[in-house]
Amino acid sequence: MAESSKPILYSYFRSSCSWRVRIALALKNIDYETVAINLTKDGGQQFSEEFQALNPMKQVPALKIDGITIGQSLAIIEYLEETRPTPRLLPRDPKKRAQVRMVSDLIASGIQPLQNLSVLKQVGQENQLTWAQQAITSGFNALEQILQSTAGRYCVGDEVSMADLCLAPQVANADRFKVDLTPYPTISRINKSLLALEAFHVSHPCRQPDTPPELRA
Ligand SMILES: N[C@@H](CCC(=O)N[C@@H](CS)C(=O)NCC(=O)O)C(=O)O
Repeated sequence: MAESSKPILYSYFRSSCSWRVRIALALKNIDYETVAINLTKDGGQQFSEEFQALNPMKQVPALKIDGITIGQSLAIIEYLEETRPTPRLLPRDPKKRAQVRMVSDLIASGIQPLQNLSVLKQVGQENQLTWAQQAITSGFNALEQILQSTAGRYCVGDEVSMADLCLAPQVANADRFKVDLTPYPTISRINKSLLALEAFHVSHPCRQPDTPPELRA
């Protein structure tokens, strides 16, 4: 098969939304190429004309696959789920499926956008840390309570799901913003189990083609 028929992921090593998609690609064993979009270099490569043509939202990730380009990590994950259903990331049971989407949306709509780079720029350097910590703790307070009733080994029951693809990257952001995780034993326990999985390990920000040498592990 020609090299160019491989999916292309536009990604930034540290982007939590890109990491969600990298985990899905790893779990589903989909071979892909990475094109690094450095969100801070040259004023942010997401603002280049070339990238804006791919994703007018000027955000990573974007995935070129099967002749289309998809932005929005959850839309990408759902497309992968529908076209490459093994292993399953959305449970068959409608109630569990709703819980997976609830947790995913809580993180993807209720936490991450509030601490995204473009928002932090607006908030200003000296208030960034407090702002991000507040956004994350307020979301995690709700998430911890929800997970106490939905979780088994992972966010919803004992199978890895789209919710877990959102959780681990968000916990990494929490670490980066020095959020105290002591009040969140369920979140911490699930995160630990997730990081032990191969797909989460290989797709980790420390191990990407664009990870700077000093941050590699
Ligand atoms: N809802 C989008 C959010 C994407 C997003 O916020 N991406 C961040 C990195 S995690 C980004 O590209 N930020 C660039 C910026 O803020 O300028 C998704 O799930 O894909």
